[in-house]
Amino acid sequence: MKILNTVLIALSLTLLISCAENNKKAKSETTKQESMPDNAHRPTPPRGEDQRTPCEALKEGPTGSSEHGPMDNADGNRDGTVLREELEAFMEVGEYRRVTILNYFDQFDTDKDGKLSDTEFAKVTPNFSFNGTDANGDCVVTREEVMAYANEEGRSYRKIGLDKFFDLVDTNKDNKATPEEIEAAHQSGLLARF
Ligand SMILES: [Ca+2]
Ligand SMILES: [Ca+2]
Ligand SMILES: [Ca+2]
Repeated sequence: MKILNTVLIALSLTLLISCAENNKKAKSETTKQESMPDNAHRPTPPRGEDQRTPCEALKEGPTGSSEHGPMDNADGNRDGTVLREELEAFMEVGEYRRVTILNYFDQFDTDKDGKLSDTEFAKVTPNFSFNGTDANGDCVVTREEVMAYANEEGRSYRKIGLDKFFDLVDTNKDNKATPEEIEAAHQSGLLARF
């Protein structure tokens, strides 16, 4: 009887210990999974807008800009010449391009404290309007940052708006910015290369 008892106790102990071990293992695996990034199990697609957090986009700005920046982006049919109509359509989907980025900031900084609170930022349309302005990467857009962004060399369209900028590029005033006119804008320092 005594021997049977001892065997039973020993068996129970072994069971208990193995349960505890299993628990520990399961827990450590959970921790390992939790500490892995969300996309660790997914294949990595090319890095694009949707791969970034809103804060990253706010700091880094647009991805995949081609050589002529906004002049490429406004060129709807990609034939190298930007028509006034194409520019209009481009400004329609991003009002900040027309009114200048600083004026746009002021429209949304309703309490005039020089920065966009989360509530203020939530009203910004399109939500990528200020991408690239958050120089210090704290995920808060300040008026100073927007001003510095607008003053970057060769980016005067941010300061004067794309409409006026187009007038400067379209030197013969035929409402078309041709590849030659765009190249001349690069040469004169009006438009930086991207
Ligand atoms: Ca504010
Ligand atoms: Ca900031
Ligand atoms: Ca022209």
